[in-house]
Amino acid sequence: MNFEHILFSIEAGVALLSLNRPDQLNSFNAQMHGEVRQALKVVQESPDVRVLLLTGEGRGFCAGQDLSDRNVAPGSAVPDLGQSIETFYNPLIRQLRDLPLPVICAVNGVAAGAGANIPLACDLVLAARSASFIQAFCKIGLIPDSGGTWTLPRLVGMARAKALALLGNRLSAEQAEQWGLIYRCVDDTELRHEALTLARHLATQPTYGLALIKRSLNASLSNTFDQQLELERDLQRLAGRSEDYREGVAAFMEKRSPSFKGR
Ligand code: T3D
Repeated sequence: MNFEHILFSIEAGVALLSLNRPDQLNSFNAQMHGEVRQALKVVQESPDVRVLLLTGEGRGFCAGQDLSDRNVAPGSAVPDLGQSIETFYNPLIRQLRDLPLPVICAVNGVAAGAGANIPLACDLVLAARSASFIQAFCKIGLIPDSGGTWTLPRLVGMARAKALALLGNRLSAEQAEQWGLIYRCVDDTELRHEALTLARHLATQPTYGLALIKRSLNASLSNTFDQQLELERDLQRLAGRSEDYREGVAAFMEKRSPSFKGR
């Protein structure tokens, strides 16, 4: 596959997708959306892929929508941003959230606008110490999209979510970790290594079961307690039918390391 605006590779069960328009801080234009969509389709359809790692090239992770793609000259037609959200951003967020495998995001630099919320649709977010998160939407008269109005209050509470969204101030990676917005902040030079180590480790684990864990935790955010108990019953039933469950128990009993296949 030939991509211009992303780098994409698969190795040892790990799909690595890196946004690659560094001069524009990896902001999204239609072509980059198309390329990411194609790559995610491969991830979804390939049985060899057991973990996805998303990151960015250069000094930024992603600055959201490429604003130079928007014609706001006086007299120009009113843009339909709802159409853009429907066509590009919502499918991307749904795809990341629904992928039946762990998705790691390594935020290598500034993450602004949609670029700040895309990581929050992933399962484990690591960030370089120099990275930052900016809900930049309010500075240009927009509202947080890419799921931000849903994820932010759930992750950091309404008071902080409102401050982030209404003020658009820069949140450092360290503060993001302290607030529970992300999993972990690491030294810049360690980010790629740490993220790949985590991805490679997860790729050897019972990833079918991990996908069910992801599904159940995601569902818990909107389920009642009783609905969640029922979901746990149903998903445990599926987990119990997997080869990995048998292998995990057998390896434990035989006092050996398990060899999981992700099914
Ligand atoms: O339209 C729709 O489809 C609706 C959906 C919207 C989703 C959204 O994401 S809306 C929000 C869009 N994003 C922003 O508003 C963020 C804009 N960028 C910034 O505020 C700043 O660039 C940053 C705070 C992210 C970083 O600041 P700084 O000082 O480190 O870098 P810089 O100098 O501003 O940017 C470096 C270059 O990247 C610069 O280009 P140049 O001058 O070197 O040729 C800058 O223009 C370019 N760049 C940064 N962000 C964008 C961008 N180019 C196009 N679009 C961008 N979003």
